[in-house]
Amino acid sequence: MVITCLTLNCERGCTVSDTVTAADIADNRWCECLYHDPKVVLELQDANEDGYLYEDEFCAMFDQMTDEFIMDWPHSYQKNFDECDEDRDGLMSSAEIETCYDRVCVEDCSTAADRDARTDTWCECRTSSYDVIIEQFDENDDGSIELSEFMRIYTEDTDTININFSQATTTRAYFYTEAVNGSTDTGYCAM
Ligand SMILES: [Ca+2]
Ligand SMILES: [Ca+2]
Ligand SMILES: [Ca+2]
Repeated sequence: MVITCLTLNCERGCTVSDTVTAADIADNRWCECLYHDPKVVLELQDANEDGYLYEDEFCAMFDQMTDEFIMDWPHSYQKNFDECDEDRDGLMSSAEIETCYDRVCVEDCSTAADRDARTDTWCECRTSSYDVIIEQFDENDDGSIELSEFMRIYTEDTDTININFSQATTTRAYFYTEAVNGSTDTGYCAM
């Protein structure tokens, strides 16, 4: 019921209608609900974790003086990170990165239209492997990516992932360049 109620309120308060203008929606912090799963509200506000919002938990979303919505929505990088961190231990292990990289690459870049729609270079993921992430962003060299490392990959404003594929020096990419692109006379990787 909580989820249904939140969804109804999001639709009602944040859809242009006779009483709601596009400017109202832009000014209304609550209307970021359009971009978040309503479960996020429940997770953030359900202080005693019983799956319900009691009056005190509900009221904590609002300034008691002005009645303005004051809850902080989670940053999208946190949401994206959590989706990859399957065991929720706060680290993307190399196995989690590989799974997530492949999944998101397929989701974002499976059709030519998807690829054309993206202005960043993310869809080069199709010809590279997940280890470019570890190579470029694992600052403390522990083989996994923590949130602060992930934030360097991710641009929140545009919701894009920034990886410099051209700097990829993975074995696979290196071998490919050397052996297949004919950048050496021999056509194979010399020892
Ligand atoms: Ca509760
Ligand atoms: Ca993890
Ligand atoms: Ca690390």
